[in-house]
Amino acid sequence: PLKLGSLLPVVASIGWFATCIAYGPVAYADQSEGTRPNIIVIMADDLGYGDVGCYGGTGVATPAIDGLASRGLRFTQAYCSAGTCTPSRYSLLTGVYAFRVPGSGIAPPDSPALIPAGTPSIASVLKDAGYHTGIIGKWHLGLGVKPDGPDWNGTLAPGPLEIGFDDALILPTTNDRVPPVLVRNHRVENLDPSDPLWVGIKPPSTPHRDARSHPGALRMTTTGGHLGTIHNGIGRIGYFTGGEAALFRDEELAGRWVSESRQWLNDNASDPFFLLVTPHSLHAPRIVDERFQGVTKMGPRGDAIAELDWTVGEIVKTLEDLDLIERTLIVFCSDNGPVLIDDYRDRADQLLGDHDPNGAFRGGKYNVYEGATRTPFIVSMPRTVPAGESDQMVCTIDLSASFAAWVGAPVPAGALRDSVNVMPALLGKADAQGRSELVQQDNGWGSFGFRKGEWKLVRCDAAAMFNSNLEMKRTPAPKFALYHLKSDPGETKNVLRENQERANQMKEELQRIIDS
Ligand code: NG6
Ligand code: CA
Repeated sequence: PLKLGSLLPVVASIGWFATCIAYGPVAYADQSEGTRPNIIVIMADDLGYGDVGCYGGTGVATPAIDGLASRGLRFTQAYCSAGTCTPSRYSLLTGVYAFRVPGSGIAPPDSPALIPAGTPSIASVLKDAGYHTGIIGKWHLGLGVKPDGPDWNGTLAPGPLEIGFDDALILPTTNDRVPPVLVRNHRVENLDPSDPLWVGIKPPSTPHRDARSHPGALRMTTTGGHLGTIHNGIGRIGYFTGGEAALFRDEELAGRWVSESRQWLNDNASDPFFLLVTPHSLHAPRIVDERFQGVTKMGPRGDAIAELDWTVGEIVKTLEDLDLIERTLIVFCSDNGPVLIDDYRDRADQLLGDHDPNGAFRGGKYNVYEGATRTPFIVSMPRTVPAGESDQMVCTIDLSASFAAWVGAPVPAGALRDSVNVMPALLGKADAQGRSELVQQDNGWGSFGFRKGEWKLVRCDAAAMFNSNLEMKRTPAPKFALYHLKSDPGETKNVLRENQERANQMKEELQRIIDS
């Protein structure tokens, strides 16, 4: 009997043609043969608006990212949806604002999966429409069931495979958290069962080399955090023992993202595919491959930007080699804005020169000023997406609904609820509109940015904002402030008093969205 599942690709193909008709002619090579576009999203870590050349970044050459921008569409008002990693990635994947989900702030090493198995996601809707789906890189959304969390020596589920990814090779937490291993599908890669991995938030009872007891073994000192187990000369968050054969060298991570992406693309070149590549760069500790050490005068942070650019370049080259470059939409974006000293003292603050990580904007990682979420965002697909610049407001949370609409993928009722179909804007269609409003959030600490047209309301329940000058300090902030972004992109002048009525309306509207 014919199952509904086997019909989905057919249904989706029809949807794809309908989409082409709706959006007008698409100069997409094999349209006549009914093949559908491939999609790759590359999401960098802690990359700020001003960190790459095509957004004004100085002191580090970024030819690959700049090349994407010169062949594609460079967005000037594009956002990620939170000031830290976990909530931002949560929204990218689920199309749901993370502030709706308690406990979606920065995930600890032993976090269970934050996205329950079976939750519709950017991957599952594309998979249901016949796409082959993969994720390569940082995950940081927890693994395993509540309340136990990850079973590091057993089956690590739920995780990416339970929300629609066919294949996963992930850094399960972050590069500054334990355990320093990679996970392929459901298992820690290269784990020797005779040397089991123990992971904890508290130190083990046996004598242990951690950053507190062995500070002399550290190659990068910290401002007070990352005092757990030392691995590769770096103190981490959390503790682990065992798993020797599975441990990665930080220097090799970028190379792994590249070799895995190459292999995956080669293996899946004949399918319509969706690949999410999430490099760990530039997240601290910034330890690049030896080839990139010292290539900039900005120290490890600059070198990590160079390494990220190389990563992007290798993926683009792979698509060119496979003759897929005109059949693959590439979106390049970041998970949150910049941070200089993220605890590890790597002199990122002293070596900046005239490099301005957040561009003209205020703030960065951890807050809700523009620098926290307005980040590089480039869409490239030669012959389909025109080269140029777009000032339409779009957000990484919109990618799921946009891609679903583009390829004609059915979206389950109620799923991707905060994701807006901005595909015409992503494709650079004439007169296409992006979002009219957007809620920005921090790590779930109670601050919100609410953009509506040219205006931005900043709500700060905690009376202070963290890292608003990229100095990792708490700065007092009023409960509400209003900025006119067009005339004051740096959010320097609070004009709430002069615009009481507008501010009140925006306060109410923001609350309505939060409560909805
Ligand atoms: C913080 C860490 C920081 C970084 C961040 C998460 C300390 C003092 N700071 O708690 O180094 O790991 O969490 O970053 O430990 S993110 O990009 O994954 O959200
Ligand atoms: Ca991040």
